[in-house]
This record gives sequence, C-alpha cells and structure tokens, in this order.
Amino acid sequence: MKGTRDTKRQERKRHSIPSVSIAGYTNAGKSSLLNRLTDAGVLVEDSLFATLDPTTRRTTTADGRVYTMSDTVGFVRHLPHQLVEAFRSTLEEVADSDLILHVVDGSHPDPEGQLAAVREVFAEIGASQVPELVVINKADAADPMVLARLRQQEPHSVVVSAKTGEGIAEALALVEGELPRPGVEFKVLLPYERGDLVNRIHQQGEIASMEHTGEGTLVSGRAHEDLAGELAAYAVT
Ligand SMILES: Nc1nc2c(ncn2[C@@H]2O[C@H](COP(=O)(O)OP(=O)(O)O)[C@@H](O)[C@H]2O)c(=O)[nH]1
Ligand SMILES: [Mg+2]
Repeated sequence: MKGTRDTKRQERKRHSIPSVSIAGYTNAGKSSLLNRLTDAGVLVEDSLFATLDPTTRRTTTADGRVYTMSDTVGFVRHLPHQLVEAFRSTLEEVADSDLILHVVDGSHPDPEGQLAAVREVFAEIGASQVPELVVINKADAADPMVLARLRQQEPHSVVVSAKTGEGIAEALALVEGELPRPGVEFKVLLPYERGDLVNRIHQQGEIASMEHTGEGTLVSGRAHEDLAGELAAYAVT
C-alpha cells in the first residue's frame, strides 16, 4: 500500500492539487463527515480501527477548483509506538496535507482531552505546522453548553452534525477559503485547439477574467508553477 500511496502523493504534488486530511479521535465521526462533505460512499463503522487505509476522494470547490479529501485512521490516547510505526505512511499523509480537519465528538464527556490527545500525535508525526480547522461534530447529540465552551476555546472551529447536515455548508465554505491559492499570475491568449489548457485552468487555477476573441480565449488569473509554465508559451501583455 505504501508504494501506491507514495505514487499518489507524488502525482498530487506534481499537479499541485490541494489536499485536506480528516483526522481526529476514533469514533469522532470522520468517515461520516467525509461522506457528508463529498457525498462519497465510504464505509462507516463503529469500531476502533475501522478505517485502516486513508480513503481519498477527489472533490471540487463551489467555483470549480479540484482538491482531495482523505479519511484517516482514528487516533487514540497514547497511540502505542508500534501502531505509529504501522500507520506511519498514513500519518505522513496528514503531515503532508494542506489542511487538517480535526474532528472532535462534541457529545463525548471529554472532548478537550480528545483534542489534546490527537494534537500529541500531530506533534509526533510532524503535522503541527499544518493549518488546522476544528470540526466539532455530533451537534445533534451534544450539550449546547459544551458546544459553546468548545467554540470559545477553539476560535478556529465550526459546529456540525454529520448526521443531520447542520453546519456542513459552513464547514465547506471554511475549507474552500483555507485551500492554498495558486501563486503565479498569468495572462494568455489560448488558441481554440487548446481547450485542454482552458479546462485545466478551470480545475486547478483561478480565473480573474475570460473573454472569447477572434483568435482564441483571452484568460487572466493565477496558476500553480507547473501550469503557469505550460501557459507561458501563450502569454500576452
Ligand atoms: N448523533 C450523531 N452520531 C454521529 C454523527 N457523526 C457520526 N456519528 C456516529 O458516530 C459513530 C462513529 O462514526 P464514524 O464516522 O465511523 O467515526 P470515525 O471513527 O471517526 O470514522 C457512528 O456510529 C456514526 O453513526 C453525528 O453528527 N451525530
Ligand atoms: Mg472511520
């Protein structure tokens, strides 16, 4: 599995597709949330290591940018060192991602303890520097006082219920806002036979303006380095 994952990771890096990891204490609702956020049919199970391998879904923002969202193995308190080793490549994916959705069960008796335990694992796998959005799940079953307390302690958070769908639209909007933006500005005149490049700009870039002219499509915006390199041949001033 590691080989496949490494290849996938390289592919993603090469195409500069932003990646989001869903991490959190076991049973927090990570798989349920991935389903809600991507409408994917991932197996949901109420057991310790139901999610052995990361399940990655390709998804798009409201404005058409492609990114991936991965389910991960559930973290537990004092994750034994052998387990960290066994799941190292899975955990490395978390450290490699552009954004971590840290899911916590708001209806659990000690959500703060779970948040802290998972952050210990983040530190151990070198994921502490990855931007983190706390997703307080199971709002339907949680005590509103506890939700309010968590919101106060974790200002960068959103309250959701994977079960009822409450807060899911807000969570998606926050995720989209946190995805890395492509860094290179371009302005190109693409001949009509380069519809492939127009498609890639739609999927991977950010369009500031687009106009269909007699000679082709005049597009300006931002792209990641690889795409900008391919567009350079069609640059206009
Ligand atoms: N009440 C309630 N239960 C939920 C919610 N999200 C997940 N669950 C339940 O919590 C359990 C664990 O969910 P799962 O997605 O497998 O958690 P994971 O271990 O973090 O992947 C399942 O029984 C889910 O049905 C929610 O928003 N509200
Ligand atoms: Mg799961």
